[in-house]
Amino acid sequence: MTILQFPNDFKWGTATAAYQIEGAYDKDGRGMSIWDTFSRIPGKVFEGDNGDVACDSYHRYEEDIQLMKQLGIKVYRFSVSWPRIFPNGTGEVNQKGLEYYHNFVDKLLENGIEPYCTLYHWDLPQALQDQGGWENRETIDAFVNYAELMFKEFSGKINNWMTLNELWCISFLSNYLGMHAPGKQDLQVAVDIAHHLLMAHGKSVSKFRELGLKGQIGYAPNVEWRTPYSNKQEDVEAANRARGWFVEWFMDPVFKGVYPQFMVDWYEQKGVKLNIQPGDMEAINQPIDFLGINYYTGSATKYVEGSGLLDNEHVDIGHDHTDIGWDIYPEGLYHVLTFITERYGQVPIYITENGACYNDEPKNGIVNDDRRITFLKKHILQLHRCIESGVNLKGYMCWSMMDNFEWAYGYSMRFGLVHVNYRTLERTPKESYYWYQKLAKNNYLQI
Ligand code: JSK
Repeated sequence: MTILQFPNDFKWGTATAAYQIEGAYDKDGRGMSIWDTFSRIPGKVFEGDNGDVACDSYHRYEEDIQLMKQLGIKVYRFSVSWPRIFPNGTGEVNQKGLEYYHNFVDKLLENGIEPYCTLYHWDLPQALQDQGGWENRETIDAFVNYAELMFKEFSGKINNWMTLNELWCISFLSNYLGMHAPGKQDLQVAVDIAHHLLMAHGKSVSKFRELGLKGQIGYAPNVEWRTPYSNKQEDVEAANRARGWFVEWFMDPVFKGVYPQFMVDWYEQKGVKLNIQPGDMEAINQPIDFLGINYYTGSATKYVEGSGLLDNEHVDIGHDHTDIGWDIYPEGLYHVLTFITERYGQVPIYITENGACYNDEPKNGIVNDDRRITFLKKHILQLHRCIESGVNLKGYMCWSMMDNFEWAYGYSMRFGLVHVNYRTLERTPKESYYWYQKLAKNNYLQI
């Protein structure tokens, strides 16, 4: 039996997001978001599921926080619903929305749980989408206005801020692949949106600094790791492009103030123009206090001329898969975190999302999700490897605290440590919840 001890200040937590758990989509003044719209378009979401009710955490957050307290986590990552604060994106503030998040954060603090707040987790106010959404540069300042209000309103209560969640999903998954809201399929639009997101991130970091507030600020890109299928140069370059699509595109501008030239060249030969205005890269290149990393999967990649955006294809090299079909590739987490540390230095890193989809159901009140325990054990082992290798790793937030609305998959895919019965909304801690409870208490991994 081997004991892998984590640093004394390492923070174990869990993560969720507003649209995926809150429900109460039309309650207490909340405005419509692009996901309320998108989920109502036939065919976009599995079985026409939507976030109207979700886990009803808007009304049940006290019960949920008791489950977090019993779990023994130190931190909880949640997101704020922008349209609950600004129903029209800008202008009049919805006081009932602020009241909800004050009550929620106060309850977290009362129970000794540190809030980690994501300002934007995909639920753009529909009113802003009607004016072009993230394609429109004006949305950048609308976001900074929203961020400034939240910074001031929760100063002293929330000391850990993330601007944006998974910029790749907001830009490429949602506007090039068309799989998430608003469902566009235009590479130029996706690249423009990626730039506007980075601008929104950088300008809100500057606003946070200007206000001189206590606490720390970062963002939470999602990354995947792609190993070359062979050592052939064409496969190595194909894997680099797959990595650059997720990692360098969204991190080089923040940490280096420039886009990665090999990806700029690749997009330009696809007919894309980078619409960068004077001062933009300086606005993006603002020092951050921590980097959130969301990691789920990776695979081998090989060069296939003309295949997709990057002339590459995923190669199954015998990885097992979770119930959502993603490769299980724990070593990819080690590779991507060591790559990031080598490229950007010792920036403090939190794993702001990692977890597995397994759709186990309760039997006699027990949810035997041993496969999730195995997944978590293998990935957390890699984190210990990272720490031993000099990665400045500060914490881990398991995705997710509870089963919830998994976007285009609706409620068909379950990532939670806690099972949710979507008919009765009953919560049932899974076996992985108890495994994670022990890990958080002991602060070591037994293998
Ligand atoms: C889980 C990534 C935030 C939180 C969780 C989905 C995701 C994804 C989902 C990539 C993807 C689809 C599909 C098509 C084509 C090429 C959520 N994270 N989550 N994180 N990432 N892909 N190449 N990789 O619900 O809300 O791509 O892929």
